[in-house]
Amino acid sequence: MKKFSHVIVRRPCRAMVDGITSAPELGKPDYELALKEHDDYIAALKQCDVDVTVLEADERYPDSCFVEDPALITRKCAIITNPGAASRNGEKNEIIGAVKKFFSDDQIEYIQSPGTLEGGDVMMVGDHFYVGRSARTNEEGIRQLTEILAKYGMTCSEVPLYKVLHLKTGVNYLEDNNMLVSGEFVEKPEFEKYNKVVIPEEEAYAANCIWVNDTVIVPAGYPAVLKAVQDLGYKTLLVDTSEYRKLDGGLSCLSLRF
Ligand code: CIR
Repeated sequence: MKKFSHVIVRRPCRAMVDGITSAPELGKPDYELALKEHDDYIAALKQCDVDVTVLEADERYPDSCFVEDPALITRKCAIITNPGAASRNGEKNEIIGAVKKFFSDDQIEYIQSPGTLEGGDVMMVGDHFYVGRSARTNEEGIRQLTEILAKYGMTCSEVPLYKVLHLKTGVNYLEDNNMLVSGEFVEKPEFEKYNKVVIPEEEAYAANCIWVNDTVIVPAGYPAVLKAVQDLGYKTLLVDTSEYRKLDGGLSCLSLRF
């Protein structure tokens, strides 16, 4: 099934080595290696029958390669978010230009302060959106998102989260009713109706896989997750995201897919 035609990514900037991290013990990212991994990511996406818009690196925002957070793109509208991380908030102004190439002004909505929202907290399942209430996404942000989605005939429900950065750090929908779940999301009642694939704790990082037109891109180095995804019948592609992991980032965070 072809669902996505377009992908937007942003090249990592040199300042990424000073990006936000909850795991400084993993060390700082190696910028050259991060660039190579980004090249590989783009190449993998191109194999999934999408066109890829590559935005220039933006040195003002160390975390700006994680384009998933300043925007949320749905089938019917684009929403410019209001990132809850202060050092990332300005990224919302820099993603608008790229979004405008695909959406008219009347299809672009905005989350306004005091509401905060980051795209990594939003998981799309058809026309329903699960939104994580996190340190980055607040109650008012979720209220505004719910209102915007309702205007376009789409629905939203809140998922509290306590341990991970973003909702999609720990749970990702692969289409066909299949959902990868790890840690605090394994037992959540709202995900009972899905075919849950429970990710072992030692491979929890790889719960963040992305489905792109029937191919699932899986982070390299997580054999149990790779096998589980292949057992579901998907074609898989591997991309090493080691340098992004050092900044709590994964495969979904690095692109907007629509
Ligand atoms: C941050 O803390 O905002 C970045 N270092 C990582 C963002 C990852 N994005 C995502 O999960 N959607």
